[in-house]
Amino acid sequence: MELQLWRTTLEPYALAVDELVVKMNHIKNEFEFAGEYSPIETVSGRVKRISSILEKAQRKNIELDDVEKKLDDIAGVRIICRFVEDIDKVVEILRKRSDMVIVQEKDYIRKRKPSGYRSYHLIIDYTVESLHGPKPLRAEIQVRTLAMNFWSTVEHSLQYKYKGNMPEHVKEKLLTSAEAIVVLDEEMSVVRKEILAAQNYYVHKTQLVSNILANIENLYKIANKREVLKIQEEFLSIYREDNIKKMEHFGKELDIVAESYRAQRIQ
Ligand code: 0O2
Repeated sequence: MELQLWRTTLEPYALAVDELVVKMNHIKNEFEFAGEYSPIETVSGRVKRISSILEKAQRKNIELDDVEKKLDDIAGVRIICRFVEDIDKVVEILRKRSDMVIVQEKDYIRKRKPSGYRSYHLIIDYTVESLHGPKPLRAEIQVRTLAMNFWSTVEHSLQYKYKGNMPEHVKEKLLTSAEAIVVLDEEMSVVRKEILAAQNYYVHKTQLVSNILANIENLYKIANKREVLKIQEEFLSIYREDNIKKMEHFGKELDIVAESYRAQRIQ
């Protein structure tokens, strides 16, 4: 391929990266909008630099004309999760999508690389639309935890620094720290359960409070003001106590009061 054509060739890959980043961020937004914990923490993407494409093609003995066919990661998207369990959740979500076809999965988490590298890779077929019609292409989605990402970013820059001649003592340090990252991810998994429990509690409490407030607001329209003020004060004191059981009980009783007022109005 002529070098001046690179820019045109890479254009659809840039579009694919932009689209995929928007879509993955949208998944995160959907979870958050529903008041649920999102397994996606951050999303980023990049088109491989021409120099990196040339270097990888040379390393893998790929003819320049075959680069698009044989390099899977010209378009790359990275999804960062807080916890290891979130990775499986993200992969499940991606497997169900109709706008991409997963052609290969590489699980470097259950089977880490000799360097210590851990991450889950999905190679996908994805189609973008251009002025010349649909353009099918390959892209790579890497899914990893914050901790795995920290390790691989440091290791990547060391690889770059030593250009394939990494000293043994540095390699060893990286292997030891990769081990520490595994332990860190395991420890954090315990915290995840706590976070999810707190999240459920928060959603339940928010729902309870908004039902109570809606009932009080309606009562203002139909019931005796002094009585509603008394109910409101009672609610505020229970709310300040932050006792969920009491609040549930109060909510149920208020439902009955509101229902009896509604029934009276119908008669
Ligand atoms: P860059 O600069 O990040 O783009 P293969 O399946 O082995 O034939 P490939 O493409 O080498 O083909 O697949 P692999 O091994 O799954 O690697 C794809 C990408 O994963 C790499 O792209 C890196 O981004 C990342 N990766 C793989 N191994 C390591 C590792 O040991 N350390 C770090 N830090 N990252 C790794 P590139 O093009 O090699 O690099």
